[in-house]
Amino acid sequence: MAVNEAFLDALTSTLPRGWRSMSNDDVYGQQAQAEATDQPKVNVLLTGMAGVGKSTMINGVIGHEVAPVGVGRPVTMTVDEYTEPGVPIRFFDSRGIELGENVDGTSARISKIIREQYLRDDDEFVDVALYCVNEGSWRLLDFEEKIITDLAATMPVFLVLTQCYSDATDTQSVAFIKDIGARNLPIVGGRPMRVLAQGRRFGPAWVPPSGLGELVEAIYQELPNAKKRSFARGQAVRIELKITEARKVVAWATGVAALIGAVPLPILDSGPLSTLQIAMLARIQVAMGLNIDKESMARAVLPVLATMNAGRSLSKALLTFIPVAGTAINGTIAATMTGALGEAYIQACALALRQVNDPNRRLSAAEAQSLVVAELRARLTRFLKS
Ligand SMILES: Nc1nc2c(ncn2[C@@H]2O[C@H](COP(=O)(O)OP(=O)(O)O)[C@@H](O)[C@H]2O)c(=O)[nH]1
Ligand SMILES: [Mg+2]
Repeated sequence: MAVNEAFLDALTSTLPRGWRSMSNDDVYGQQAQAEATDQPKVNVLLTGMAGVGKSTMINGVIGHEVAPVGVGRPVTMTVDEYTEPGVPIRFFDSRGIELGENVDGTSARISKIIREQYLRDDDEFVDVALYCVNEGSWRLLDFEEKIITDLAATMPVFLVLTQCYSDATDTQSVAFIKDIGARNLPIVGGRPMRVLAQGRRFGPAWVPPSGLGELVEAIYQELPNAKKRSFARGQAVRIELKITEARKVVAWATGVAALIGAVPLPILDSGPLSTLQIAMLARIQVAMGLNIDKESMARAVLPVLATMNAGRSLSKALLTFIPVAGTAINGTIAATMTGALGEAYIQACALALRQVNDPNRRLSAAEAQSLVVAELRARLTRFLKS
């Protein structure tokens, strides 16, 4: 019996060209590559006076140092671009806003520099701007208000209070935020967001970082759907956003798997269902912002997939709790199995990412990769035995 036409059509429309004659690891490698390069970049502008903490915030969002911190006072209006290989977020840092400067046209000037120097493509624009103010200055100057209003005419603007060392109930902070609220600024959410991008020690007391996750979440919500996945993958603060995006990939794959007709089990040993699952794993890897090379997958995981889809273990693993007629796999089983595989991979990636971000562990990329592969293999083996 042939595999359902609808299933094959849906599969072919997203797979690399020529997938039928490719090895499994090549499908994995090419799908991951295509997924990573096809995603649009997210453009984030940070502006505000020198020393407020723009560079510290960029580094906090990315999860390592890309922007130099605490460089000297700038004298001319410049915009620096910060990017990191494999991270689909571009940060534009407009240094050079000076106290007392004539700010008429400042926002237009920043936008013009970014457009002419970095975003030459007509379709490209700045997705969000973060106007940063050091909370401890306890004031938002009139010229800053003017820049915020000008920027808000062309892009969503967040007002970010940086270096927030006190908690949100601090009376000075409450009064400051109330004062800002009374100005009815055209900012996202109508109120500023308080952030401490990096923790700090005050004598014996340690003030941990705070607010960056909320800011990242709010930026994500503000982005068009096409850019949400790029942002989720590029940021290192909220693993939950990566999981949300990766689960959309699993939903796609289970939807395709469900189209499969009734197929005798042995046909699926290394057939199109495996290919779909491999493509799904490749896309999940990208959504999670990890780099798992095809050789490691080919060595440790892909062979397990064949077993998983093959008759014997399938009947043990699934047929026991999904009633099915005879020895054929149907759409429901294919979808269930694909969904379980996808979720196992997401959890394996999330486990590794938490250890990458954990200051006490700081797993390297190579260690993260080994952990993901080992964890996925262990989860699949457990699944097959269940
Ligand atoms: N601990 C801590 N220090 C910060 C933070 N943000 C800024 N700073 C301090 O302020 C200085 C200037 O920060 P930087 O990010 O370079 O500001 P920028 O000029 O706006 O890019 C840094 O050297 C830090 O000492 C923060 O979130 N936590
Ligand atoms: Mg800086």
